[in-house]
Amino acid sequence: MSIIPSAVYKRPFTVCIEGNIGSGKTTFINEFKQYNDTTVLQEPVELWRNVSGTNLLELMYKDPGQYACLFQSYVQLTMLQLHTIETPTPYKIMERSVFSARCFIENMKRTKMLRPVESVVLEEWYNWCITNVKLKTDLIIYLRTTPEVVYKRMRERAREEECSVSLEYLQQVHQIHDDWLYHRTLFSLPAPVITLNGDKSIEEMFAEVRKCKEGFFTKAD
Ligand code: DCP
Repeated sequence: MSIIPSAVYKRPFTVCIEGNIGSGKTTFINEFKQYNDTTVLQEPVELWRNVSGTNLLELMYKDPGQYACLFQSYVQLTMLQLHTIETPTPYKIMERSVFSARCFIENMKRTKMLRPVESVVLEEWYNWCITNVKLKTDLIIYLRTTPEVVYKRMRERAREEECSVSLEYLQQVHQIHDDWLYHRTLFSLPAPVITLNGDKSIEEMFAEVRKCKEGFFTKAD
């Protein structure tokens, strides 16, 4: 029996679920809530929608010139908070990460939603954090999707803030995720990657969840 009380798993086996907007990350991660040994950390979208009463996600889409940098800066902070939180279980599963926040920054830089100096500041923050903060990640699960499929899902779920998000935007975000996690030609990888077909139905994804839990999760420290 372990002499370490369960409340101090400082180094749980940490898995990040990545993929485009609408790729099914929330559905996938929610399935892990049935396992008592796993802490599920959802992406803090609700925090982004209510920063002391201000909907920063909405402002970012409505006026990117003014708010994209501020929004990404807040995303970085809230993701770092999730990376560093102490969890009471040997497994921790996170929706997205500070690593994939970089995909959005890269896209916003390329499409000039961010001024060059803004992307430099965000990238310097990012580089400082990955060097100085303990962000150890053990596994990335990439829900790889087709932009047309996620566009349809996004329109169907009709999140108000996303009404202006175009297929072209999803194609750009897809390409950057794909270059990073699938082709592996962009940014370094913080952990091994398992790629799953995120175009599949919910039922098929649930089968994938079980396979991941049984096959790929290994022991925490
Ligand atoms: N977002 C962003 N920049 C980030 C992270 C997210 O602009 N660094 C935006 C994109 C979406 C919203 O925040 O409009 C939430 O995006 P996610 O892809 O993270 O979450 P979803 O809810 O779309 O995931 P899924 O549908 O896969 O569950």
